Amino acid sequence: MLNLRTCAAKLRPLTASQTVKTLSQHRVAAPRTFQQLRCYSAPVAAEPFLSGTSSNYVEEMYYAWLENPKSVHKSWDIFFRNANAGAAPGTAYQSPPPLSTSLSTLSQAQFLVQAQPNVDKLVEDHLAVQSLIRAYQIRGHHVAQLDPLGILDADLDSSLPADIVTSTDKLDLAVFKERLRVLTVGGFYGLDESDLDKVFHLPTTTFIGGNESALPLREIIRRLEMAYCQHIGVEFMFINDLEQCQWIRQKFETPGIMQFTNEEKRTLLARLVRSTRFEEFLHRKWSSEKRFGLEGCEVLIPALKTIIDKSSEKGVDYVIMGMPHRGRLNVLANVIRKELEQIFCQFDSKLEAADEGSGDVKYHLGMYHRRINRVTDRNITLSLVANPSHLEAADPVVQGKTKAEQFYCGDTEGKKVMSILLHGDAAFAGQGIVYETFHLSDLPSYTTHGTVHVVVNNQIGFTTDPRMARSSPYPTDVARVVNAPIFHVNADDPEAVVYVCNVAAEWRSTFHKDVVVDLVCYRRNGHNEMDEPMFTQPLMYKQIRKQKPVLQKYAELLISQGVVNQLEYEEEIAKYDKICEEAHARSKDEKILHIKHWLDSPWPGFFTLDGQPRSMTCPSTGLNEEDLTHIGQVASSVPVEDFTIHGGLSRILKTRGEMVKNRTVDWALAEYMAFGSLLKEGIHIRLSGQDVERGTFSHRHHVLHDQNVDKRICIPMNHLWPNQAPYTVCNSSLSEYGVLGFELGFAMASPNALVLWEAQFGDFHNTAQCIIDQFICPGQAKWVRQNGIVLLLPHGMEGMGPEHSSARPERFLQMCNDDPDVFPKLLDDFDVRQLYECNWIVVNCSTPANFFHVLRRQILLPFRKPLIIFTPKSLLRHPEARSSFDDMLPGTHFLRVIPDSGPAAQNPEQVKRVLFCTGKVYYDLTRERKARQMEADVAITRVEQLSPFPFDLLQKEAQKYPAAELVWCQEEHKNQGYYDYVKPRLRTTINRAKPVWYAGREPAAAPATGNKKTHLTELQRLLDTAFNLDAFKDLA
Ligand SMILES: Cc1ncc(C[n+]2csc(CCOP(=O)(O)OP(=O)(O)O)c2C)c(N)n1
Ligand SMILES: [Mg+2]
Repeated sequence: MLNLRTCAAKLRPLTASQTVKTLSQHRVAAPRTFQQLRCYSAPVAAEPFLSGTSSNYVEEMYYAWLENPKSVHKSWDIFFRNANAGAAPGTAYQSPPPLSTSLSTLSQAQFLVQAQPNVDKLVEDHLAVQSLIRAYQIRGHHVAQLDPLGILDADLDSSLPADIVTSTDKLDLAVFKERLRVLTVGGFYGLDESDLDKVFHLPTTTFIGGNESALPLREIIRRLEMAYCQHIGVEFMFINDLEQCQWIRQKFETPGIMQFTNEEKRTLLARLVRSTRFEEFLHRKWSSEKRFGLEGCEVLIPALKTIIDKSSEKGVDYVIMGMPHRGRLNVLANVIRKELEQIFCQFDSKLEAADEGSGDVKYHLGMYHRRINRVTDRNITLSLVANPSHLEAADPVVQGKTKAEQFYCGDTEGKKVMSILLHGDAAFAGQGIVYETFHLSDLPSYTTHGTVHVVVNNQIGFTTDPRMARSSPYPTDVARVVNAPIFHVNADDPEAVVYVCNVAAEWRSTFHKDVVVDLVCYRRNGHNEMDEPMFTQPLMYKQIRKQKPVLQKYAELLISQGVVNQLEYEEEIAKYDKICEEAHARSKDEKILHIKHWLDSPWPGFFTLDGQPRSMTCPSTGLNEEDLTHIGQVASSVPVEDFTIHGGLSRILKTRGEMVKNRTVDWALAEYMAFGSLLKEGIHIRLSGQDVERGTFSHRHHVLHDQNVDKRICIPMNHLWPNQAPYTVCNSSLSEYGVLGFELGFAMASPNALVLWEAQFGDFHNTAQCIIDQFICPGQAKWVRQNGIVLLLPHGMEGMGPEHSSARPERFLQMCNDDPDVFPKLLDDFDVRQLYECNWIVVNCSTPANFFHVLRRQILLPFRKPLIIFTPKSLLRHPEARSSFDDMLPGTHFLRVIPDSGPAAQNPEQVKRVLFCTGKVYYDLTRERKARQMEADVAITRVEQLSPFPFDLLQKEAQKYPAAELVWCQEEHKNQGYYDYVKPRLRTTINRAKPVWYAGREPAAAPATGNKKTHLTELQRLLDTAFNLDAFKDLA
């Protein structure tokens, strides 16, 4: 083993520094071409009878013998045994055994017995070589020279895999010797130096042979080192699919596969020029501005362009991208091709904004651009999704948007539309949303049929060393869970980068699965251009200061190869600098900042040309009786033949049918009516979340399962009308952050779809808080982008304990943008205008009909706003929580407030108290009022739309009961629920003429008690307060 390793050191290919003097960094690429060799072992070659065509014959015999020694004549068998056992040249040949049994037969038999140990050795050696090949395929990337600085280990591990024969400068001498001693004693492969020139048959699981099926060990090792231990580290052997593994091996092992034409090299150089000079230009003009520059990973631009070119060549015409701060401006300029003046003018702080938007354009706003791909001459649309600071949060959003774009163009296999996600190394390893997004990648209703992930692995996160930031060897290990191949590549080797990017794009178009390109690079400056990196990374930055920029290195290489000359190179630079200068001059003419030019998802036709809604009215959301009946009938039937449903479900459908006959709906049926009617109007509906198909509370049953046939399902909603829009209902993975982000992205693509995400219980939305806080609540304000996503959040104090009670209405209400202290002007269409101005709509419906209307209104509005609905649990089956068809007919609409309609409303002057409430508590209050016979004394007003606050209607309500005390009643604890939101607004509504009292649970840390009895006691106490007309006397 020792000998073999020493030899392997001699075997290492010439380094580029030996061939190209100008590339003088530590570990540099070897030449990538191979001589096609036809070799067999030296002793064999020395036999006198081997000449001319006979050698071909012998070679064939030899390979046949390697496969199966019995398949050749005994004489050949003996010859090859002898040769492989090390017989001296000319002595391996034994004449064929004579036919008769004689002395010579005896000696032959003796020889065979003697030769037996050599057969064992031969087999062992072949197995050893196979193991060696496999070791390189599995662990070669640990040895690959990935760090351009030559000082760090990309896998955070300085040790070498024990089963790879390689020489390296990774280890110091003492460690190296000790390691070899251990290996030699263990006799790892049982091979030694004398085996190096023996020819070994190659297994079918390697392509290093090219056209050869056998190679000398020396050449095998050399080729394995070339394929796996240079500037590319390929991680793929965990993939459970042989065809995919073979595909990758072929791409990296085939000798001479990594060839570039001079034209390709020049294109690569030109792209590097743009990438590098763009950052330099920004630095020259705005030296004190943060820009999160790309220096140290300039190769990202050619990398992305390669992926896009190759994908375009394979038929993709729409690429949706998501990326963080690093290099974003460069990507906008040189990949998306945003006009440079539009970028440069963002640096002008004096520009006035033309429209809303927080103006944080430079690193957060999105972009949409359609152009011709120059390489393929095909149209391509590129969209960069706006993103918040929250790293990786845009990942699922990009995927959702991609899925939607695929859906709308009928691209069921991802052949036309694809996504590219960019990541930082620290964020990719650290953020759980990356994992959640990966888990969506292969689910039927969420797959985008393969994403190309590109990691800008600058081996640092802000000031944190990766050794303190992750426990996995690479930042990319998360991708292994979905069997995505991972291509690590030294970013200072542009050709290697372009090669892996081509392979990644081909992988995606071949297998339609995710793939990762890990650009191992460095960050030339601090985290931003103002930061001092030497405070925290002194040694790394000493090395970085010495590091020649990749453009310079590559230019020198191409000049030395005669691909370009110095003058051409300088002209390329001058040409791009001029483009920048001219754009900069033009950018000074820009007087106004148009943030709407930075939309990632325009909705052509939905708004006027000025981007305004086409009207400020909302038509009636009612529906004609026939449609209600028809939808109801389909909802209570099984619209396909020979389909056996569960007996319990038959009963549920039967009850539904009876409701339809009685012209009533419960919650589930109201939802059916809303969805079914919108489908008729061509609105696509997508309902996604955990267990939404049946419904957590077993009330929905949108997917029927044949009890006798596995996977046979029926979705009656898709059997409603001849030309209806499709209905998608999908149980999701158990993720809130990922799935809500995904649906938000889906809703982004088109205004003509109702996209709903349902939380299993409302409180689970907080694991998706980032999507709510960063996208849904402020999305329009930050990025001028509207979104009509609907959140269904089961909520209600049902005595189920603290974990399943509260969807945290207080949080949503706290983030509403309506002013609690200002009574708004009541103009025409106040209700619609108010909706237009709000950041989101928050409702808690108390009747199925109102739920039906609010869902329909969401689509019939002339603009889009997120809609948060607190949905009930016990009301799903509450006998009183039913609505008549009459409340859903044409002319009816969503009731923002439901006034009292009983005795109190008939004699409002007599009313002593108005209880304002929302949601399910209404039913507790009416029951209690009835029990206490206080219907004439106490009015109960339901606030169905909490935000925007129905100032106009509540003003009327308050005025209607002039003598009444006003009380807000809620079942939630006082520091939770709606009280803090409603109280100041109600006070504003009545011009602070009266107090607004509180009847409800006391403040608490948890949303609810875990004790059923305490729950009931608390409920009774709040009802007592609500109906005790003296309750607030002493406080007045
Ligand atoms: C969720 C989240 N947490 C923290 C931050 C603050 N932050 C901004 S950049 C950064 C380091 C990112 O490192 P990496 O992902 O390696 O990207 P790089 O800046 O090195 O390109 C951090 C921690 C953030 N933006 N988002
Ligand atoms: Mg980093």
